[in-house]
Amino acid sequence: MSFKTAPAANMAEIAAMVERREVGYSLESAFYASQEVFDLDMLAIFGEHWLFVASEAEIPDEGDFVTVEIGTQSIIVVRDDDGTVRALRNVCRHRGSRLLEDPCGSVGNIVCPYHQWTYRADGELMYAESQSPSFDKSKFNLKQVHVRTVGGLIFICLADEPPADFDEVAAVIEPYLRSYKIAEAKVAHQTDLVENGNWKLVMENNRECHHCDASHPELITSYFPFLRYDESDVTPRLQPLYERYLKATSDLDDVCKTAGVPRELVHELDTRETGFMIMRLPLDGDGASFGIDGAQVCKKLIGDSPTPQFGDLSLHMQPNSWFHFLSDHVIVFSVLPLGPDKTMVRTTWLVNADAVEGEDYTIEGLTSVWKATNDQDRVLVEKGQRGVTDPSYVPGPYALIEDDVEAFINWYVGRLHDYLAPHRESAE
Ligand code: 3BY
Ligand code: FES
Ligand code: FE
Repeated sequence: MSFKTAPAANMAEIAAMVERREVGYSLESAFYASQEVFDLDMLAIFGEHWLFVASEAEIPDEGDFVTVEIGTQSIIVVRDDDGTVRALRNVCRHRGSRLLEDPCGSVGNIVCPYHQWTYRADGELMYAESQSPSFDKSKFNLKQVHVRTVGGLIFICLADEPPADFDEVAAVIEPYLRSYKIAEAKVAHQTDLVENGNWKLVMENNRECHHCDASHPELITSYFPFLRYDESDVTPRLQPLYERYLKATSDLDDVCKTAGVPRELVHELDTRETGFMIMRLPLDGDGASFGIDGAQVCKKLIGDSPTPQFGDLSLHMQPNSWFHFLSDHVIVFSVLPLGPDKTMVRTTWLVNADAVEGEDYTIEGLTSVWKATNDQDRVLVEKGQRGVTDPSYVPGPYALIEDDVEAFINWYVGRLHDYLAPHRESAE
């Protein structure tokens, strides 16, 4: 996608906003509210970068698909007849009709509802009625979108030329993900939560645990709220909890050493195009999972988890995803912008394919803590949206423990800066 397709209105003003953004401070209001910034985000961020859209467990068999809406674009992620994961534009090559409307399902072929052009699951056009004898159907296959899988997670990129660093990122994270065997897992539950806030507020909120103690009573019975804390950040009230965290950290070190799995934090959130952070943290209480007080929530462990006390492996990626890998289940989160002040958060819970609902887990037991957490986060995002669009709002300073929010914003602003470079030069 080229710059000339960017909305013309206010591009110079957005470029000026990007240049005057003060490091360590939240963004000015228009970044969260204006349609022009949203349209630019769709081009410069969602149109250029690798996006997490689904897990392989969601499309286990040939013909299984999910559709993904990104702004005004729709993409079909499908397993073709050879078992290969494909991403196809959900736009008929005849007169453009949307092909698949359902969020997920299974097809033999993809048949357009309008005039029944028929495509194989790999996008190849098989049949088009009443075309002239010179019609070359090989020229009208569905448009392919770049797609990559790593450790059973599916990423797409809408750009003509995707960021070239995905192989390096995949090589770092794959050894962490391997033992969870996500491609062999099954979907236990999925929720789509629409939040009345800009997608960046959703991401910012995910990138700090400054709010966890006050806002997530269920989650913090298992999740130590010390994400990115130094000893000096710990208040006297939290000191006993911090002692427990240090002990649990050292126990988890031993488990990881015995299991031979990678343990170290990799923090590259704002140092590369495909920004990411991966780490394994211990859990409080039973130390097993996201049940209350760290209780296990599925009797069958997932993949090759060596013990229930395997901690919380978390992966955070720019621009639209985060993941939690527990010994007994995996939760994947995908952030899909719908408009300047509307964002969908899709959450999917994966368990061992052999786990039986009602015997090994219940949907309520598996999902209740993160359903509550997601809803608490929705409320915070919506309060944030109302605040940053109040005329009295001015950007405020991030706390030290909000450095991953700064990393997200720094990454975002840097990507806009680079994308707008041709525009700045032509304005000079
Ligand atoms: O899901 C997460 O990773 C974020 C970060 C810490 C708070 N929240 C749980
Ligand atoms: Fe799809 Fe006509 S628009 S067959
Ligand atoms: Fe939260």
